[in-house]
Amino acid sequence: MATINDLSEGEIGQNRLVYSPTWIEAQKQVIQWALKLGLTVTVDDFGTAYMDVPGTDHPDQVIATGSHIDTVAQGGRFDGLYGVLGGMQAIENLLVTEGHPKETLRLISFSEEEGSRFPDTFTGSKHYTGAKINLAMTDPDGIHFDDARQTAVAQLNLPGVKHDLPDLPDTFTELHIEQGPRLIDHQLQIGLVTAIVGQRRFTITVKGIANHAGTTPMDERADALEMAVTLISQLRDQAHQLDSGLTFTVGEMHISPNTSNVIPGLVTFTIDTRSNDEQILDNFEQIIHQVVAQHQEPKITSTVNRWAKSDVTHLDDQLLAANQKTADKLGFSSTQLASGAGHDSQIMAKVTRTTMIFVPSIDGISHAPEENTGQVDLLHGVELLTESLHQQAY
Ligand code: HGY
Ligand code: MN
Ligand code: MN
Ligand code: MN
Repeated sequence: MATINDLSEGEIGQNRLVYSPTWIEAQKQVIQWALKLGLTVTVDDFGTAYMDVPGTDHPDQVIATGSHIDTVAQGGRFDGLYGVLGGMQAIENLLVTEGHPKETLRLISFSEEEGSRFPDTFTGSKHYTGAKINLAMTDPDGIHFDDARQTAVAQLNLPGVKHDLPDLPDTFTELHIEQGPRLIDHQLQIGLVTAIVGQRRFTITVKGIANHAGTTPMDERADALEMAVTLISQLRDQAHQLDSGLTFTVGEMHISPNTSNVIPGLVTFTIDTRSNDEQILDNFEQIIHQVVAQHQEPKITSTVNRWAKSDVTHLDDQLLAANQKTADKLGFSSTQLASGAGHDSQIMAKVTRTTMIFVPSIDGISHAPEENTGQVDLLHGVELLTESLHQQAY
């Protein structure tokens, strides 16, 4: 059976950005393993793979599991991929021990979740659930999403693979690493997810005037980077003052012309804000607009563009309660917790009963090459998922 290491690029960070060569290789490999396992494989227009074991009695009743195959830049080996390969392992376990299910079992490898290459998030699960995606959006190199998508999907037309968009499932369970410190700090084996944080992502564009670093007097500059630094520090202070559990992150910045002896004329930077409370996200979005408006100058203008918004999402109570009972029966130490990371489950929860199972992240690290989870913990998550799918589909 496939292991995480089979798809990991050694110890360096993972760079499976959607539709990149490493993404194509990984999604192809997942499809090939599924075909070898005897699953039927369907790929949709966005490159998401749906791998089914048709139900013997109720094939139109679909019990699904899965996660996303893409990573952030310099990401870890487990975020997303663990839910895909762990789901495949759970289905293989059931085929070996229980034979064919009464209801269809579906493993989903979503094309893109991170929003790390193009300015939108969850495009795989959004496409599956009928949301509109801006196909004309471009990545930092000016490549269009639609061109990258078509080129990559064409390479997934392996023998035996159908091209279609399947119906939605009756339940969806996502197996995922916690990506935070709570389980590991409290020596707990399993996390059962009650809700998923809401998030909003923005790009702030600061337009100044590029000029000579040596000949331009200090009081005659329109330095876009100096203004960006002012905006970031003021917004960080406001986020701290709110003291409301809001997370505020500036993760990406582009400086133009990015040359040591030129005053920056143009700077863009991203803001990622998260909270379990929509009102706090609303309030802070207003603060972003206020702070930017207060810092407009004749020669330096700044604009705000919100390009991603996902709502605080409550997950299914019954599925969680069933998984709690199973975790207790299997003797796992567990807790119920809200997720500080976003997940495809918050998109799937809009259309079907959805739940998540977490396993611990060593040192709480994620979105970095050091992301790691112990082998035993990985197997505990698969064991609980196997039993959860067994209860639903057999
Ligand atoms: O950014 C997140 O929270 C998730 O890992 N995509
Ligand atoms: Mn993830
Ligand atoms: Mn992630
Ligand atoms: Mn509830």
